[in-house]
Amino acid sequence: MPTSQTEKQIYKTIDSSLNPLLISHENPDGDTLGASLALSYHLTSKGKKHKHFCLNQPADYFSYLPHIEKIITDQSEIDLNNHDLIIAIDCGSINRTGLAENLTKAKNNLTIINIDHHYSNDNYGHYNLVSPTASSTSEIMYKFFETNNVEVDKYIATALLTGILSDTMNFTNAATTRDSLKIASELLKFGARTGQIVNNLMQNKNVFALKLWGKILSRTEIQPEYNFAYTAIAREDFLSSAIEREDVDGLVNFLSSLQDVNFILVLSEEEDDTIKGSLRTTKENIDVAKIAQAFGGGGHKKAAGFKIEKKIMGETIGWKDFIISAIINELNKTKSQLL
Ligand SMILES: [Mn+2]
Repeated sequence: MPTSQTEKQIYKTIDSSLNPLLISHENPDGDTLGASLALSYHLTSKGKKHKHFCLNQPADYFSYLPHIEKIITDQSEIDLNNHDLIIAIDCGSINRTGLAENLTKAKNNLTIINIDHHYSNDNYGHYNLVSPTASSTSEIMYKFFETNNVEVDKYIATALLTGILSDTMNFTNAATTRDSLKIASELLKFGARTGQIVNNLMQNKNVFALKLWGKILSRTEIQPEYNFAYTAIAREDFLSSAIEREDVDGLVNFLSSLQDVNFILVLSEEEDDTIKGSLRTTKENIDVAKIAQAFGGGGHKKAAGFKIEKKIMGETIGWKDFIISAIINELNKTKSQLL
């Protein structure tokens, strides 16, 4: 089916829904928030009842995005029986919605719309607007608005531009395309506030945060055999009251500016007793999504991630060493395809 037909069908489905639930992925980034808040803002301006869920509280520096205060982060406030439609936005798999278990159970009574650009997306929705060649889900949302003649005002434009800038790392990574630049230019025409985006997303660090970056960066090691760089963020790093979790956002992308390594890996000990792994590469021939998939994760060829429960690692060996040796094992197995 041509994309524009899917876009129209999805718009109609949303229009006829009584109470849609928008979902941004867990640990939300600028793209999932930009795309979903643009849609939420549009629905509100049409007087359409809806709710918006995200498992984790968005970082404070996103507070300039329209309607961000309406996001519900408490799962107990969401009753799927009250909704006839789910719109998952920028969720590469249903697991990233934070409601996977409930959604799978309710799948027969609910319609699921899946709007995303992760190439590992398995089209889990009843309607799938999935385009792995798009820079961001915000770009897909822009085209969706265009096809359906949705008016893009300065608030929607600012939200969508936030998503495009986030996922292209300010037009520096491989996701940057002619389309993403063209759409950004159109968003500026519609009044997107670049100053606001830059002030909030790039100039948001205090001196304690920079010192923590220094500490984490100084732990970086190079794995000699496969030539990848890695570092780890521990829970103890956040004991100081002057430091928040969100202060290390951006560190993974910063580390990927490292020259002459095959890929970089940042491990982070999370509050929920899992270890999050973030992978980045700038190398044409390396697909980090494949490495992430080996650990139950996913993502893009150039940027991917996974999560591992700490309890499966046992007590005898530290979590960092455990994961690094598991990665090396995986690379040993799949050497020829990965590197
Ligand atoms: Mn995205």
